[in-house]
Amino acid sequence: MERSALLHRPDSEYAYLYEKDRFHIRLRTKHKDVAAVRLIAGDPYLIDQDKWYQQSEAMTLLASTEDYDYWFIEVSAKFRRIQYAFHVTGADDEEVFYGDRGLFDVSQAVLAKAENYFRMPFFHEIDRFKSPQWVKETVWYQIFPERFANGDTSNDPAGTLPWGSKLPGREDFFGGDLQGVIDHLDYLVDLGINGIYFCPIFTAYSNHKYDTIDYFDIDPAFGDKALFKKLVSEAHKRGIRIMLDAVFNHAGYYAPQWQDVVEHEEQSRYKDWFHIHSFPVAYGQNGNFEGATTLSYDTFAFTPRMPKLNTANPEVQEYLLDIATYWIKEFDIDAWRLDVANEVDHHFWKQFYQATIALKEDFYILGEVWHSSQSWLNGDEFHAVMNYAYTETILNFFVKEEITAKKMVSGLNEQLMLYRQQTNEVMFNCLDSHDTARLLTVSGEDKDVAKMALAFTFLQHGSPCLYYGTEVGMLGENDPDCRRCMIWEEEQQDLDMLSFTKALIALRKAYQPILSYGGLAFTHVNNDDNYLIFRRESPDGVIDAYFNRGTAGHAVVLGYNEKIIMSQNVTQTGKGLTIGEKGFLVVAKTNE
Ligand code: ARE
Ligand code: CA
Repeated sequence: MERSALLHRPDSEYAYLYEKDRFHIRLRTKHKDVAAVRLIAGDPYLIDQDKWYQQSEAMTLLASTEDYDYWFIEVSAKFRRIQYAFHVTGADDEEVFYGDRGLFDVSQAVLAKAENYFRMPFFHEIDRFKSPQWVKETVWYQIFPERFANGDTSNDPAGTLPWGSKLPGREDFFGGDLQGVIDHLDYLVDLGINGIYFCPIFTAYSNHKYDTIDYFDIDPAFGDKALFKKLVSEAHKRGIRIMLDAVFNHAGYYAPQWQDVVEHEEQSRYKDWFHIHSFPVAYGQNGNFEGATTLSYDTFAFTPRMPKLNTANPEVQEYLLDIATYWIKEFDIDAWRLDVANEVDHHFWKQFYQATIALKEDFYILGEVWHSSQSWLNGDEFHAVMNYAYTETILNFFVKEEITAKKMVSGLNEQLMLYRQQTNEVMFNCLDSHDTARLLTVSGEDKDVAKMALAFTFLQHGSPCLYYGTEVGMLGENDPDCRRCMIWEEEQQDLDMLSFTKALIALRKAYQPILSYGGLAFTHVNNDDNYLIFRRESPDGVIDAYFNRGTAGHAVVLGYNEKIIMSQNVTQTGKGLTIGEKGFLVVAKTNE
């Protein structure tokens, strides 16, 4: 047995409270190296009295990657504390005791020694990672406000171009606003989404609004506070939740605090609100120009118009926490998406978590982090991240065909094993966004491929997000081309894509408990035919999914109690069903 591959870490994604008294334990072993794992567990203060170490419970194989197997068990504890260790039996029949003091040959002496056991000292509900229930039932829709709909031309900025009149350049304005969103709320209800993620809407300089000027006001090109209040109210009436974009890593160049520093330099009362290395900081002076690496102050990327805020400064913390709570208290928003979240300190995000959750205990905090995010997902900072690492894996297989089927499955399971189950249930899964090329473009405009990637994503753990326009077949290379004006003329909309998207959203909502909470087991994965079969299963039922990314057809015979809930490129033959190239089949097993 490969002893060095054994890994367990107490009080982490390997051992955590899932629900009030449902404690999850995982163990990592080398892939296919271990035949069985049994958990030895009991109360730390009863080990001598009860000799509980003389019995054990079998763990199940939860997920596998190319390198590791992950074993799992859920336990409860009468006195809400537990000591535990693992009795591991290798495929080579070697037996090992693995506990807090490392690895031992199994013996009564080892088993009876309390110090040898891992411990969860107490099941503290206040420490438990709590994920908001409503997010698990949400299908998100991302809106780039400047390009969704122009509902009010009276607020159009100077130079606003006719809607959709050209492919967007970095500096273009087309007049999108909040009235345009309000006018299309029923369109969104009809589509089936029940959560909107807005890119920034506060007063800012650019068309993307990530260079904030006033965090306490709505950009005049989008409307005003009264209109935003109406939008939230109208959305909530329709069961749609609202998530805003908190750009706290940096301010905009024209923010009054930064302008004060530009003007007064060392004498500015705001100079410690930023990370300044030398003066002057004025644009175009002292090495401060676009794209230079000589900036005299820290910024987002090398963008002089985005001076990085000093979030370790108590004055800045107070300012940002006021913003965070203001939009919850006064406008009843349901969630914040945190821009460049990984570049802001943990210390501030812990304050942010406390301040927002104090107002709404089911408030949702979503960090924009493009890589593994464990250090923000311990239950006292973010609930989830924009799961680009996860969805890239799906795109790399289905769309870019850069990785094998086995590599994709391995990648998905690797990602899932980074986080607690209740975190995975509220992860934000987007196949594209305002920062990437659009799915259909990346798919080479092959709709079958794009639909496979979407369907596969909607069948995974985590809440899916549709980037506006995906549902009508919009195209776009990366920023700024991925921010084209929404297509509203029906004759230019891809109505087939629209009906597919509606059906997919309806499927997600109809089977949400299985898709959020159910296990995930791949029963067929091989690289030569790129044909995948996986099962989602929970007490609520079973969904089987078949995805054929290869060229050969695959026959499927359904049982009497199996119902087809979605299919693509599937033909009915005498003997049963054949899944053709780029085909997929989703089947629900009814419980009767
Ligand atoms: C402009 C240009 C871009 C250029 C960028 C950087 O349009 O082509 O790359 O400048 O100089 C906003 C605007 C952008 C604008 C940017 C800077 O929306 O149009 O880009 O401001 O002026 C990384 C960060 C991630 C960040 C992306 C853009 O980790 O946080 O870069 N995303 C957020 C927002 C953006 C926003 C900003 C940050 C700034 O979502 O919309 O940009 O507030 C890899 C890396 C990631 C990288 C990702 C995308 O995957 O792993 O770290 O994200 O590529 O580049
Ligand atoms: Ca307008």
